[in-house]
Amino acid sequence: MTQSATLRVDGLVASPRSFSFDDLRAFSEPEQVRDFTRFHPKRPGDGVTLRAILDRVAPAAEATYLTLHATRDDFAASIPLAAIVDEAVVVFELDGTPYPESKGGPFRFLIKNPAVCHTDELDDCANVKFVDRIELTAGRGRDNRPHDEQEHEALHQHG
Ligand SMILES: Nc1nc2c(c(=O)[nH]1)N[C@H]1C(S)=C(S)[C@@H](COP(=O)(O)O)O[C@H]1N2
Ligand SMILES: [Mo]
Repeated sequence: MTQSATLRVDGLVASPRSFSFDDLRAFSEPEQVRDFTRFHPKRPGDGVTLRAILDRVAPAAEATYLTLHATRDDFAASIPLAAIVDEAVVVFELDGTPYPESKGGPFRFLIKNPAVCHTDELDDCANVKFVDRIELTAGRGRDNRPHDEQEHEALHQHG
């Protein structure tokens, strides 16, 4: 399953497409982000910049939000595009193999310097695991991140 997994990027873009592990691996060296532990010591893995992915789909001028969907557990976060474009990495690899599901793979969205949970649009809760679709929208899209400590607690009990 992991081998054929793809990340779909669609919505308000000129060229919607899906990326496989091999597609992301083929990005140029300056587009690769080697070893995410330099941003967060507890988050190992290698990825590509969000900007490198967006460059390949050509977002429309009307696109103002980026919505991250995880079908696996029906989680979504929607973030202002301008704020996130140079702050995020799509991690897809660990030690030369597909990013493990135990860490949120096969694709995990990671923000370089996230705010504490539910204190900002770019918070730790937006580090979406199992992300399989990135949708560009005009205005905020689907977002079911927890709003407070109680919701947060309930979410983490499930998994
Ligand atoms: N798919 C998915 N991604 C998710 C979540 C989730 O429930 N499902 N929880 C979010 C929240 S609330 C937080 S704080 C972080 C926790 O990441 P960690 O388990 O790697 O510390 O993942 C985020 N990404
Ligand atoms: Mo969170």
